[in-house]
Amino acid sequence: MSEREREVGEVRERESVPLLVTAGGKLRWREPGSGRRRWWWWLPSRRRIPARNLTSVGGGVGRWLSQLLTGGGRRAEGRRHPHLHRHHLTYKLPISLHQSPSAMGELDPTFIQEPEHRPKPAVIEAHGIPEIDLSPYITSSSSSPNAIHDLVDEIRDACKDWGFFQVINHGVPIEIREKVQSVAKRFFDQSLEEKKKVKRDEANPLGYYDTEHTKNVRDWKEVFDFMVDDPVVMPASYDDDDDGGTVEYTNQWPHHPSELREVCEEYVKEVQKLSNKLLELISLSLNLPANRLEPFFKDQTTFIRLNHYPPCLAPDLALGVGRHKDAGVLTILAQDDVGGLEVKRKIDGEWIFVKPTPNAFIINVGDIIQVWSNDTYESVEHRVRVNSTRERFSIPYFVNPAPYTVVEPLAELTNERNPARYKGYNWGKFFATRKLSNFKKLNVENIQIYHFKKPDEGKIEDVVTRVENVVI
Ligand SMILES: O=C(O)CCC(=O)C(=O)O
Repeated sequence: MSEREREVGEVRERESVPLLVTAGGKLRWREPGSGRRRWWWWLPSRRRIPARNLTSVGGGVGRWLSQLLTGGGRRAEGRRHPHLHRHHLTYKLPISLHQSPSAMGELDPTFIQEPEHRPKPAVIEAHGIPEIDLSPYITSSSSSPNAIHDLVDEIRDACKDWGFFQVINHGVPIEIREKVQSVAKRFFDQSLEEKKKVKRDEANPLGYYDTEHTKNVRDWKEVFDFMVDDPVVMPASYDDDDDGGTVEYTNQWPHHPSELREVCEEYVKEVQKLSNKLLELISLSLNLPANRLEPFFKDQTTFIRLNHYPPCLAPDLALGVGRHKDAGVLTILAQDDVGGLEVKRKIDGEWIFVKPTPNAFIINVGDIIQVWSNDTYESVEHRVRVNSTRERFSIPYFVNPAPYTVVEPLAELTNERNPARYKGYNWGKFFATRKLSNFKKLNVENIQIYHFKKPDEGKIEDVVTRVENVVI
């Protein structure tokens, strides 16, 4: 760890830090609280500070500096101002991840990815991710059997080739989605103190948090989670042999913004319909009756996450969400126009950027579909890159079965020649384990998941890779 990394300190959210800008190209400031000196080279790094986070510079030198720091003025670029000896700016920390050096281009080491997992500077856009028009099944009341047959074929190909696809004409009204996006922004715009009033804890993993780690590296994001069914009764213990009783997960709704709950519940109603239709289409694509999966969702553990990725001035080192697969059945993701989702392409392992399509949803199959389909479909790794100038919002809707579901290959999809490749596992225990592991490291975690795969099937290394990367 370098000297500068060790210097990283904590500052309260949205605290204003007076900066001294030196002619030599350094920003200096004192850490609020401890009073310790901090500094950052700004001229060489050319990093940009979002304009809205700079306030009150005033005067000629101030304007010049402001342009330089925000990248807003070409004239200022790369030049030193003749009168730049000492000047004070007030820099408002842009994020709620409460570390000042991040705002200055330094990153707390807990966010830093190993070199092989860092995002590449150039993005590869995903022209290949299929865009599927759902109108024959959803919005049109009189589609021909052929149109539905073609749609099912498209879904099958997308699930096999990518594990991901986008859907359009999905039936979810755009106004409802926009309302959630707007209220989510208002929620995350509040002070950390306000957001922490609905902070999740070990007993109840629903609500706000900003310290999620994926593969032991902290994600550059803050989230708000709530369940579709409320409350949900879950196993209290993750230990398979232990009947440790049950615990209730209950939604925690904030007082502000007061309409968050109502808007989110309205959104749920609409996306729930889409989710049912997608489950039917996936069943059909596996040559099963359309309603084959319905019974698994009587007491569903489906939950929704509001994701906020603040601008990050070291987007080359951190990720909004580290690489992972989704452990549930399906994910229905709404992303805004900023973009950041990257999918690992199956044919070559390349990370592909999913270009935002206005009003489309991105669908991916999760691990449970992989198990149910006995590996006909695979859950695919994905991750989120962040950027230095624009905050990003996304809303994944994680479709999950009832907690008492024993997840195992569906009987109709196995036979003597294609025997079940997985042992059954209890979804509720698995879900509880994952939620709890955000708080403490559980020694049994990997072993428990590892045993889902029957040991005589497949290569053992593949199994380890697959299960290690599962995240809820
Ligand atoms: O924000 C995104 O695009 C994806 C989010 C995601 O993968 C997750 O929350 O697990």
